[in-house]
Amino acid sequence: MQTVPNHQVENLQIEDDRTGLSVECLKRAFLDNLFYVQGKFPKIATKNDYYMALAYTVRDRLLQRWINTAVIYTERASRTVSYLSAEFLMGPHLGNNLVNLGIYDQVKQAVSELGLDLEDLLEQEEEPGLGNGGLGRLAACYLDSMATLEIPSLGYGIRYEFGIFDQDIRDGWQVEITDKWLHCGNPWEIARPEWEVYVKLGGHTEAYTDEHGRYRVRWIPYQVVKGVPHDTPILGYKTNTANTLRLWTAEAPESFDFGAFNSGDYLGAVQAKMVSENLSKVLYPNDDSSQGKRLRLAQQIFFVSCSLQDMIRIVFRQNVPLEKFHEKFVVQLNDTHPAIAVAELMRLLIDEHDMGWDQAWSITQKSLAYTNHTLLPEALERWPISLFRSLLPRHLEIIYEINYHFLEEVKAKFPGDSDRLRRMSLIDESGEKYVRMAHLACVGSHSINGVAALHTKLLQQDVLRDFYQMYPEKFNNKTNGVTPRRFMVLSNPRLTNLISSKIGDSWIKHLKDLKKLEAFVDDPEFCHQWRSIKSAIKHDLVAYIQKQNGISVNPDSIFDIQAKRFHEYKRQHLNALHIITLYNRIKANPDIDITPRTFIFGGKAAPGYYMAKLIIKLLNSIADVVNNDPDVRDRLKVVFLKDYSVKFAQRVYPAADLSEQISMAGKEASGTGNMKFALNGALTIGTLDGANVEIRDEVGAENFFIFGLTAPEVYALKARGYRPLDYYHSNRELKAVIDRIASGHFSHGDTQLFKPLLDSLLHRDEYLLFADYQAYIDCQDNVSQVYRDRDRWTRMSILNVARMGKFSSDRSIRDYCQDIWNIQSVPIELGECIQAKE
Ligand code: B1H
Repeated sequence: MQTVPNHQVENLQIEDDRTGLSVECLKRAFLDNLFYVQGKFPKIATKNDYYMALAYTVRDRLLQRWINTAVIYTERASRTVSYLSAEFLMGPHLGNNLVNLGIYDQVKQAVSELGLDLEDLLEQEEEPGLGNGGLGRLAACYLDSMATLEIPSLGYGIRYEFGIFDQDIRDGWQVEITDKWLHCGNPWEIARPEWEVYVKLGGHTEAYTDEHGRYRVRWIPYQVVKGVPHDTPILGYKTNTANTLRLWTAEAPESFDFGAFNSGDYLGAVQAKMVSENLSKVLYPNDDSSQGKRLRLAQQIFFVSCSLQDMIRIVFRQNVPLEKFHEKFVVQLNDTHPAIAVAELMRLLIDEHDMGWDQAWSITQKSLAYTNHTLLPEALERWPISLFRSLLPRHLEIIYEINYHFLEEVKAKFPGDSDRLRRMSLIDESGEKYVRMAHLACVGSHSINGVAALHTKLLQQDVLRDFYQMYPEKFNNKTNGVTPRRFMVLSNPRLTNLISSKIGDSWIKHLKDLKKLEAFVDDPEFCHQWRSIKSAIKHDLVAYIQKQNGISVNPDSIFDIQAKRFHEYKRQHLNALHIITLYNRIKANPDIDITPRTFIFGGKAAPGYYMAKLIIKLLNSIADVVNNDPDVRDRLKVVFLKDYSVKFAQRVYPAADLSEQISMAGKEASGTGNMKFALNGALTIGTLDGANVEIRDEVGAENFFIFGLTAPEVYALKARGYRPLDYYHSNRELKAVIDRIASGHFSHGDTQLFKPLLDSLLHRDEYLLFADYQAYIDCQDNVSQVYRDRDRWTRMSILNVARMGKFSSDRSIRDYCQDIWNIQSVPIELGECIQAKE
């Protein structure tokens, strides 16, 4: 960016209507944008026109902060975090920006004086669903926290034209529909074609000797793709800092069209253009698994190369010598999806910027840091060598060389241990050869972190044990967190206001201050208010469910919610076993006294994940039967809410009484939904997995419903030889549940429909549902008992919220800053010349 010299800026008049925050000013600006940007007048304006006019009004206010931030970062050449992620699950921008600007109420008033309803306009926004689940949402929470903590940062990723698919449910099955988040335009981004970069793909390499007689390699690519950055401002909460999310779109370079024009191959040129544009076309919809597709690897090198080249451009523009790249930038790799950065940074430094190997390697290691997010073997990325070579021939050479040096190091530290060399090599040679991306990330980074205490421990003991023994100093834990701005202030204004009326609003930036709520836990008036708010929110969800699903729900029942991606390890089907257990009890004894419950599910399954889709079908089938069985008499309801998204999550978390976090211990790296539920006053039923362990430690075991095998018990049971059939035969209620499904009771007599699921449970049960079944049912029975004592439940709910301080993403980011990034905040003052005039 070209900065405008100060003396010129002093004379520049920035219109009041672009920066002012008063209701009057906002109204004027809104109408102005409707007219001049959207090209409409009130009589013919659609709701979407109004949304766009409001979005531009807010964007103008962001721009002032954004430009000031950029000016200061550029002038000071501030040390910057570069967060590389294949996913950013941002959620709707408008509401969040209103909260962070501190103008929610003013805007609400302004639009209402114009005869409009703010909530209505907020509903219009198509959220950018550029992520699958927890990993992408974590990246978004971290951007919010970095801006709030005034940490210079850039988020780098891909501007997918199609984000995560929209989910419809037809006849109980998930149906995927393409997401068209861009079809009405995106008012939050600004394209920066002047900073385009080029990425090479395919082809071959050639060795040559340069003018100094040095051995060099030249890469002659088969294809070149252009990356165009699209920037979105990320405003901090009540600060002037507005950082940047920079997402890359793939385009064909003009030269392609030109060449084809000359040769007359017009269709060929268009074909090439389409191939290039494919790179940023669609998000891979897998959560916690890797498919090994060529296009996916192409996406990874595309956004990594664009981002590293962009950083090098910034280094040069700020007159930082390239040898100090690692002083200007620290690059955090969000899982292995950007791990190709290790080889790409080496290639850029050596091949494109004439640096020697040792110096390039030192800079690379000092710059990069790696976060691991999974313990699932199927999620560890590896690329067949043949595929890798055909797309990235130069990177493969570099990886071989890194591997050579690395294995020498291993030999020196562990002489004579050839098995260890085989295990640790960057290349898996046990069968077909693969590049192991997690190993590449470990070797090329100075820091390796897990995302919850238990997860980090399991990485050290198991998945990355050899690397822990080799480089113990690189390993550290950074427990995940969530932003209280989006997941409390924006999504739960009623609870936010009650809390702030008692303890002030410092907790929004310092979540630990919620502790002060403990002083009110014995105040009957406060407890009463707490309960009425939860009840009012539940009533709202009841209305929504009535409208969406046509199911009438009892608002006094326990709202028992499991909302997350569908995966066998997360065990939504264990929850189903509980529902059927209660159903069976009612069928056996229709007058049985059961605490009424509403079971609510939300979440998507990967389109190719058959078992997960069958579990969705099972839940919908159970819903059909249970909701319509007269014996049940409104004591149980099952609701599947389709098309779970960030927008939707914001509606669901505040309404929960009970949060289901029931993964098999040792499988869920952290979980972050668990934090969002608890922060909104839900109690958790959960296993000792991921961050559940730390949540329970914080809120107190007496305020948490824990059950099931621990991670070591899981390993021990599997090592002994686990036989699910034994549980089936020895547990009467479990057997009755399985038999009920097998009988076709939930499938109109079809005994085949759920057979694959039942067979998998009876004969393998990889995730130990049967082993945990009784403990889960007992724990749920206890939940039902406790819920009947409403005062006790309310007290537990308040204590959960009061003790959630640790789980703010602000805390996570502070830990990253201190232990990995070595970076300080840079406060932004609004320059006088472009300061808001009220
Ligand atoms: C998490 C993923 C993930 N871990 C592969 N791994 C993907 C893996 O498209 N892919 O190929 C996409 C996503 N996602 C989640 O990260 C963990 O399961 C959660 O436990 C954790 O809370 C979250 C954030 O750390």
